[in-house]
Amino acid sequence: MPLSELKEWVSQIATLTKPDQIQWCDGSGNELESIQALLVRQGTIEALNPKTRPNSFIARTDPRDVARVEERTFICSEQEADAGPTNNWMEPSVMRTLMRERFIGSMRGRTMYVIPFSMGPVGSPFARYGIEITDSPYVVASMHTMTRVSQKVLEEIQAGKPWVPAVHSVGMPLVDSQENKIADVAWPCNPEEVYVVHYPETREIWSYGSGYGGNSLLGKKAMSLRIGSVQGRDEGWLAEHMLLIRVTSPENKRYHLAAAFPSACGKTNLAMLRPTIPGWKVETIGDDIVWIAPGENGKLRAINPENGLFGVAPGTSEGTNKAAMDSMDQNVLFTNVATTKDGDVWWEGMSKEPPANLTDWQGKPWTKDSGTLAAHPNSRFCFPMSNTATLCDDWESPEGVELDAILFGGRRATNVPLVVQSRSWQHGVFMGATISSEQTAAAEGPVGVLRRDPFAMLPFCGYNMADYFAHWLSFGEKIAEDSLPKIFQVNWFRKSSDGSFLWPGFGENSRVIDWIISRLEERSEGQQSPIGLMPNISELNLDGLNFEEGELEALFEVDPESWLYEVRSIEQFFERFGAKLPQELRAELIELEARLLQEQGAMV
Ligand code: OXD
Ligand code: MN
Repeated sequence: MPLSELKEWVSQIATLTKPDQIQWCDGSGNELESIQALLVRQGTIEALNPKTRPNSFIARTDPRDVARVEERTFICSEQEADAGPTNNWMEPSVMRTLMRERFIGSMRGRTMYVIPFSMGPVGSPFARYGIEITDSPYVVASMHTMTRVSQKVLEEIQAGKPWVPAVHSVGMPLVDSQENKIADVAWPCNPEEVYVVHYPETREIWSYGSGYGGNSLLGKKAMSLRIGSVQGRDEGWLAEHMLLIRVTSPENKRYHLAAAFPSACGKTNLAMLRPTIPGWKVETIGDDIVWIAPGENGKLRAINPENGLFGVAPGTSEGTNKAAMDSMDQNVLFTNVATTKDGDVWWEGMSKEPPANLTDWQGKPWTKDSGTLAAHPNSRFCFPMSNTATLCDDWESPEGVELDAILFGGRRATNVPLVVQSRSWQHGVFMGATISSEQTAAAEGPVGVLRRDPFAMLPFCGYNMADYFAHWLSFGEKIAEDSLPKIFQVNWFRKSSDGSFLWPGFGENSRVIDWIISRLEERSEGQQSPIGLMPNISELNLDGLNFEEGELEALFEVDPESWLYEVRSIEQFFERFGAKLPQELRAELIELEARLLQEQGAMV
């Protein structure tokens, strides 16, 4: 598509939204600097102490605009059945009218920025291009970090490459209907009217009313996952909510692992894992999104399409994720964390004792007696991949890396063992389809409640999840089982009856990775259980760890009775998909139940 068509689209959006001016972004350092200066003048961000954290800033959002809003996220496919039971749907023509009404004049008094961006290295066969139009300079600054904003994208578009149009407005024009001027605020938004809308057939994104994270940085969840998953379905690849790492064993053998966990369940920690067992090395390729496609030899290859990290801050510390702390020396945009009197940042979990005289995420003085949290539980750090202390040097390889294993996990206090290998690709797809997790603060909603989050994609799959399961199964038909990555289920969060974690987690998770790789290398045999292959305890490197009597057994316990409840809960979840549910997954559930009943019988 020639650039003239792009320009025509931009001028149509300007006619609709009526900004004071239009600025085309080029992705340069100068541009970022001037946007940051503007944000400081407007009071949206504040510079941190340049001596301790050069070129770093803190943003405090409107307290009503702090997370992704799943109830306001829509997949407007032509047919409701194509959005499926797990997505909000509205008829596209109805939604278009509704959005049009909101976007009319929505940028009055503001600058409209046009951001050409690439997900994946420009020119890579994996790369997909987008143009985000936004009236939020905070979004421009964040897109600079999270994507590749570049003039080269315009060249690719000129050369005929497809691109995703993405329109965003904070929904707070600076002129009212009587033509009176409205004073701007530090964090403009319109929380009563948030809409994050996707039209899968036309590959369009429209987002209104929120300036926060995935609601407004449209290259991330909206394009790379929701629209990406639809492109993947149509073009034979997978867009996944995963981290991606390279693991090097003591024998210097390299493996690439991708892992799907729901939001705020430790993807960033695993992506930057520091192994506690000697000789192992983990390098970061990505921490949130992975695109997977068959390579020339038929094996699956993977890339991280993002250019930065937008991670949850609370809980991150020298102890839990030293590499993340080391990656935040400079060039970081923090959002909704607390600040210290010396112009630095703090959040719950960074240190045991909070420093004195903090300012909380809402800008109010805070002490530990305040009875509130200093940082919002979904507060974030945002920095370029190039900051990452554990960065893999060829993380930008245009062909991606060959994938050896895929891990699925969630936050489960009960039932789910530390690690289980699937019996086959099909059984692995069943494991992915039945991930469940206790809800966290990354999305609005009650924290701690258990929800099924298939492939950790519940909020991010842009089409009917049953068709998405079928798409995953189709790789098992197209690719020989031997050539496919092996699939494992992991759970770092199992608790004992007294409520304490049974497994130390963090760097110690390298011991689980060691076992996973021993399975890839066929160095260990494991033992069959009704739910899949588990390690023999002797196959795990547990040197230096202390477990109390019964703890290891509890970590791997598969209680047939509780698992039969799990079967019922999966059955109920599967019912939501009706006849569209692939029969292979129904068959896996029946077989699981039969194995559990057999085990239960054997135990009586
Ligand atoms: C994220 C999320 O921001 O999953 O990555 O919520
Ligand atoms: Mn995520």
